[in-house]
Amino acid sequence: MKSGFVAVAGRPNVGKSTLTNAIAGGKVAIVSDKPQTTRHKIFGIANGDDYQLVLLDLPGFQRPLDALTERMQRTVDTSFEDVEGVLFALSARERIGAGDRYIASRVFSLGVPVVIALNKVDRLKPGHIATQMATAAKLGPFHALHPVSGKTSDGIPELKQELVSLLPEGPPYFPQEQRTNLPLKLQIAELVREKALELTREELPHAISVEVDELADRVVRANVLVETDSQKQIVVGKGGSMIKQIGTRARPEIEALLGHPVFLELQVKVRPHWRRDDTILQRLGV
Ligand SMILES: Nc1nc2c(ncn2[C@@H]2O[C@H](COP(=O)(O)OP(=O)(O)OP(=O)(O)O)[C@@H](O)[C@H]2O)c(=O)[nH]1
Ligand SMILES: [Mg+2]
Repeated sequence: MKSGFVAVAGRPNVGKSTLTNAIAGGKVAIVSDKPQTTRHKIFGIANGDDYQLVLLDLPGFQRPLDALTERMQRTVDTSFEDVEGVLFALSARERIGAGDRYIASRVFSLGVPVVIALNKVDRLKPGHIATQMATAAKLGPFHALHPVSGKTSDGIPELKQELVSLLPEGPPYFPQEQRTNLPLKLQIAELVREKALELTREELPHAISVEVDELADRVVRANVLVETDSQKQIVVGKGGSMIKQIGTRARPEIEALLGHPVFLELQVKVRPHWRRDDTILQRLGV
């Protein structure tokens, strides 16, 4: 039996969570087109007959702006200890530049194999993919480089094999049926936040947080936290239309997670400066 941990590093929005889900074979991390979606360290556990690969999906590397992003970056910084390798994710759809080189300087100095995933190659011309691969190859002494698409799963089985090959002999760390480390309440809060991210724009997504207040037999009560009254107005929407839509989109996924129907009650609350408030952040599990 082979087992071990591999950290997923990369700039915000390159598709780290999408890759984690694709490799774990199920949704463990929420995904959005807004940067800084992932705020926690999330385990994506892939089980095979003779291996257990635990991916650590992480927030993107960033310059901290407040207590929230500071905690997120700390999560990243402390997650590279005791990993068997790093999955370094890049987006083939963007210029590979200074941000990627900064991360490269960090991950290539860890002393573990670095596997580069050049993500988002779906619908790109082969010539463009080849150019991006050549640029990616200059980032450092990589162990392997895989052009993949987390979205279509193109190249994912090969990438997964590559990561499994890095693992030493060892016992499984988690039960076979477990796919992630996040407590149930947090998983539910994340699903609600994902839908809020889908439906809001500009600065608002970053101002939103979700906490599950009550998880009873058939009832889930959650608070959607924002920072100002005007943000609250937007998230509530005309006659409650926006918050209703968030609930409508989140409920089926929560029911799939719990395995039974639930009544989902969402309340929008103003918590000024929650992003700078360590007590609130701790409660949110960040
Ligand atoms: N076309 C395409 N889009 C992708 C692919 N992988 C991810 N995306 C999109 O890229 C966006 C970001 O994906 P995430 O998985 O949330 O990215 P992330 O790196 O985890 O982002 P943060 O958590 O914010 O750092 C989403 O809109 C995804 O749908 C891919 O292979 N192809
Ligand atoms: Mg993410």
